[in-house]
Amino acid sequence: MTDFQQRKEQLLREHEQLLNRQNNRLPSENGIYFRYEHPILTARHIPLTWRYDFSEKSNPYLQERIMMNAVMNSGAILLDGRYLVVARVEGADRKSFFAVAESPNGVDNFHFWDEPITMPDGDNPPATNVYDMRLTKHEDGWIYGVFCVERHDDTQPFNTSAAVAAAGIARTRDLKTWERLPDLKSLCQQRNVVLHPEFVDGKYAFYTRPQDGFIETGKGGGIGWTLVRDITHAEVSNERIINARYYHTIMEVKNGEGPAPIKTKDGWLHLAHGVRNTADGLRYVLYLYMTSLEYPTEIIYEPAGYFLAPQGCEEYIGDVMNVAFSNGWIVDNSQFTIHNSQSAIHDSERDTRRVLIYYATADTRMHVAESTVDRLVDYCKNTKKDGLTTSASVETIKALINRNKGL
Ligand code: BGC
Ligand code: BMA
Repeated sequence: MTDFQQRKEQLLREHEQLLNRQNNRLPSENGIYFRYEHPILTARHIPLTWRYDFSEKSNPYLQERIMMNAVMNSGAILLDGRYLVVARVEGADRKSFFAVAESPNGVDNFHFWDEPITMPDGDNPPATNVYDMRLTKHEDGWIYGVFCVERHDDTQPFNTSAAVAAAGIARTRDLKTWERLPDLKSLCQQRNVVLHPEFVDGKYAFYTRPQDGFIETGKGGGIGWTLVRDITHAEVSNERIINARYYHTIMEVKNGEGPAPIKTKDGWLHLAHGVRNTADGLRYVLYLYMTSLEYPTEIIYEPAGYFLAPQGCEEYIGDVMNVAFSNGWIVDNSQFTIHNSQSAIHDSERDTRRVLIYYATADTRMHVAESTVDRLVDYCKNTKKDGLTTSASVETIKALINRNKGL
């Protein structure tokens, strides 16, 4: 066997081992969700045929001909019993593209489909980069992918970093063939735009995130909402902020909707990210909030602080440090079980549907965390709202201490 053949076999073997590695659920530290032992997708999970030329003649050193940088910010969907994520894959050339990875159980054995998604180019000029797709199974029967499209800002020809962000829209039935619709028209830049799964007043509803500049949200006050009559010519109008950011909170600088919300009997359950600035750059954490079923723009629960932040070296370290980001989750009718669990509440009263939360850390890799609808709703209902001052926080802590007296 030549060196080439030996190395090829070793590469194939190691790749298979990585893809088939079992992922174990870790004990929960907060009772709200369970992390898993390993990331579910990394750059090393990307198929070898996307990276290597396996001809000994044209690639005698068996070099990676296309290097890959990261797998992150993935949309997610349960489709015909299959757990699918539409990952943001980023090459060493900094271009990201979308690719579907499939798992039999949602927590391990994720395998990329044979080829990345061929997303038709939309408006002219075509986007330079696309990323962070939110998948929505809409009641109109389509699966929509809404994602960020980024172009250079040609009004500043000498500034090579000047960019414009907008929302691209595409739809599909199978995640294989995509029909591209015109980008969402908006007077300002937009990132983190998400389609609500149901019609509201007979219209499509979008969560938006207006921003004055490419990075700075400026006057854009938080997560917005707009109704659109025709999704094939979607345009933001009467945009209103439904989840505002505040001084000295986890979302002082920016916030943005994560995946499309989950419908529960108590309201729409939302996962979002909040950003604050530090001496070390921006810190991205995840938080939850809930809106009313009857009036989906009305917030009914808004727990203070973050729900998930990067933890330990594995989550903190990477391309963009101190970032947890999520744009995908799956509600699964298979029930969540904990060994020997004895609960004070009867199972019949609980919505024990499993929720798989897909989150990326440090713009580098994908993880999964597991919870149930009931646990997440319980967290939202029973975590106090941010009192916005130190003394309000101390009063909340003292009230809990008092309740615990004698218990
Ligand atoms: C990057 C995104 C990032 C955005 C704002 C883009 O160029 O690809 O990951 O969120 O800039 O910093
Ligand atoms: C953003 C997002 C993500 C990314 C994050 C941190 O603005 O849209 O793409 O994870 O920045 O770099």
